Amino acid sequence: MENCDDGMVADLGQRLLSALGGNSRLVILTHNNPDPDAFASACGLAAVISSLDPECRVQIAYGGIVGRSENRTMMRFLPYKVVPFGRVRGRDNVAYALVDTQPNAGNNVLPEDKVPAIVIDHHPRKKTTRPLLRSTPFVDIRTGYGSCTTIVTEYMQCLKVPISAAMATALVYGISSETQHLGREASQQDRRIYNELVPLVNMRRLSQIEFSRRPREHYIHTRTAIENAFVYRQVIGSRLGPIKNPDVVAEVADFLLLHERMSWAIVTAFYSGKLIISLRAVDHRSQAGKVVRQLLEKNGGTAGGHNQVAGGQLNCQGLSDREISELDLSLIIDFLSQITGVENVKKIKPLVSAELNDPWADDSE
Ligand SMILES: [Mn+2]
Repeated sequence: MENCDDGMVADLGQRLLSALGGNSRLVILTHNNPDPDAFASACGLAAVISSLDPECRVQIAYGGIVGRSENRTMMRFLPYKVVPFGRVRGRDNVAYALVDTQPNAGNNVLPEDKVPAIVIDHHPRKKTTRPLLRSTPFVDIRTGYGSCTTIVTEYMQCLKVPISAAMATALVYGISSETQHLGREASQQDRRIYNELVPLVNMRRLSQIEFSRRPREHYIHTRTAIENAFVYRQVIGSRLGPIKNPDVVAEVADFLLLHERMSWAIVTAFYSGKLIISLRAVDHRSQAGKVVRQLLEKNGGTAGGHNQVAGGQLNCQGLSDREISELDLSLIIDFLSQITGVENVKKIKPLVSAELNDPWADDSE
């Protein structure tokens, strides 16, 4: 582990502490609508900072909502409390850390006038994130890592921060859900850390999280996803239309990609004034992050991701339903054309319905 060599350990602790710049509080922010990797990274960093400076008051906060059942269950068992950012009071003597996201990435609620003290992430830098990263005292971005949790766990090991059963359970679920049990985008480091953590895990809890009970809406969302699903050559997708829980988009993309013979999944939905897109690819060399950036950035959206997992959003303020619907469809067609090389995409087939559903046409939601 690179940070564990000789003087590097002392240096890591020192660099983290000095990044706080003498502030007595640290607010650790995840990306909006946090996932298990974001939660686990935040908890790991909280433990690291608390052990380096027991006087520092550490809080973990997020923007957006936690919608997915597994994530809600995970949240209940985390070793630290996590709260919506709106519940964090006071801005004095506060340093900010970002985990699993970057300043100006478009997916976090770091106040605009703030330079973070610490950024730990495994997503590639973007044009929008570079300027603030340059003035951030502590930046550790490792794009070769399958999960951000792995980076933070390496810190814990180097600095000999004790890992409780609850912490190990969170860390393991962070890595396994992000990498689909190490099968997707996992690096050698992810595998090593995962294997070292497993003996510490509360397996009953882990099982409770992974197989958590779902509310009725889950099945309603699933029905919409399937009814609206379409297939074009090796691409499967679904347009969900307006939704109340943004986590559904990624969940449906993972679900659809399980379809045999398909190599890409694209799912779109409309949430909180934005069109959200989630991409998934079977092949580990697919450059999904690049594809979604090309798709959205020319329309003024923000996007990012890895080879097999990517996503983004497009602000739709001021657009009518009809215009949003057209934008939604044109993004899908753009994507299909890009992936299949077909210039004039026609005859997109519904997956199971008699005809292709337009989620914007009915308001029976
Ligand atoms: Mn992540």
